[in-house]
Amino acid sequence: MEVMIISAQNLKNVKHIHKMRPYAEVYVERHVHVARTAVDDRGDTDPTWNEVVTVKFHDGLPESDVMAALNVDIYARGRVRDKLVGSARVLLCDALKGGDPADNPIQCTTVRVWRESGRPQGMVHLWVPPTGRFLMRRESLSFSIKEEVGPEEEMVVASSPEEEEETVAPPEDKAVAGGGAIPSPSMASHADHTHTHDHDHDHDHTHDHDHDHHHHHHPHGDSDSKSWVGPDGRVYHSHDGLAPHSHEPIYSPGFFNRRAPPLVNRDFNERAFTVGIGGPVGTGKTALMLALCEYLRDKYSLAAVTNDIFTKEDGEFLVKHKALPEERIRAVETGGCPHAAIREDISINLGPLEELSNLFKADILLCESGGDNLAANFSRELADYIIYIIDVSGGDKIPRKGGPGITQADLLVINKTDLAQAVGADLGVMERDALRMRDGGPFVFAQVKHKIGVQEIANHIIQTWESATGKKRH
Ligand SMILES: Nc1nc2c(ncn2[C@@H]2O[C@H](COP(=O)(O)OP(=O)(O)O)[C@@H](O)[C@H]2O)c(=O)[nH]1
Ligand SMILES: [Mg+2]
Repeated sequence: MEVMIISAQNLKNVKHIHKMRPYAEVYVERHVHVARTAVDDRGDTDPTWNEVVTVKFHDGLPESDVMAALNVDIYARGRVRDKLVGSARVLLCDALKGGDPADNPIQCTTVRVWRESGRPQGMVHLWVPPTGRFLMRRESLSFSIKEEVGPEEEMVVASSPEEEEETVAPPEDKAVAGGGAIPSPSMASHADHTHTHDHDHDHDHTHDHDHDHHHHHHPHGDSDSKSWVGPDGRVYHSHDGLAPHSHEPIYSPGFFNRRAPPLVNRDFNERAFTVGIGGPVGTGKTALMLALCEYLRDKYSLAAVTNDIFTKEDGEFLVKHKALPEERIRAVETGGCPHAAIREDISINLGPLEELSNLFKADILLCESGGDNLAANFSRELADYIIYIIDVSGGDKIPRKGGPGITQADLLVINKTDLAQAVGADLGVMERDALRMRDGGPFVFAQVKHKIGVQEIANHIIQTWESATGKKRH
């Protein structure tokens, strides 16, 4: 079985004075096989490993022992001896849920870490593929910009040198993990086991995150006469000369695993597969629209809709740069808070999207939101695939500020990495926070203006388009 040990947070510092250099031991049956991650030298109490380890155990164990569990023991590397920081466990039948990985490729789990004393302290983030094997190449998941691993090693990072031979075997080879491997189909029957255990995603997001995006304080229904209850029961308001609109309340920074799933009964003949691109003003949404058009237009029939509050500037930009033939581009003037057009009142976008879709028998529609704050994200009714784009120039704190776009978009793009040095943004910090805030959900570092990362972003779109529509282009 393969497990990706992503990261841990809020661990107890067992070194007291020094920074900890944590690593994790991963096993099901300790006497059979123990896999080990590398040491995160800079990890301290919040290490990030992002490492796939192979764990071996007896054939049939998950069937014969419902209490069989995947264990993660975290140690701090010491000069004299290593010290146990804490342990976490997930029942195998919960970790291996079975099913088609294309339907549910991400099985990210957050598990509480327990001290030896029995006190809880910290969390560890794992990712167990539903079949027990990673079917996708890691590079397409964009967990890291570090390019020190070769293409073979990306498939499986071996936990010990003896395993190296096995790790280069093709993924179809079920025997790859040796005698202890579980053939994936057998796991499906375990999906209906129910157990109570610490599988919750209640990370406590109180640690040093400034949640200023929550302070979207509009006076809802109190003494302020500018807000009122509309016929639909929602509280409407108007500010800055914008059209009346309502905001959905936001109670937490959001969780990737709890994002709205794609709609099940979408009829792509009515409106083609729609990609929503959102993010704050100036992060590169229009530049990404252009780059995606250029990259995809030869193989796929595309059309694009842009949103501006008062102008049609972004649409004109795409026309000027010949992203697509002019008739395939529509610009919508929303005249209201940009998020209203992608969340609360999406009809303003649905109209042009449906029309373009039918006119050009489109495969894929691209819809750029007007620039908005961190609280804005696309509605699933509108977007089948949601991309949220931020850039490094806002500083490396942006990913950890959270908000539904950052935590719940299907893909997070961190753009303008060419400016990182100039603005003093630490990409390592951004990567760590993005992984943490998104429970390991995918993100891509990019320079869309320089076409860097665009292929990777396009691959994410195509992969989802293929599984949603059942079509494929060669
Ligand atoms: N340095 C740099 N600038 C970029 C990059 N991508 C976009 N930009 C620039 O950022 C500015 C805003 O981009 P735009 O696409 O209009 O942002 P939008 O408001 O999100 O649509 C433009 O001047 C772009 O040329 C990038 O990767 N690196
Ligand atoms: Mg724009």
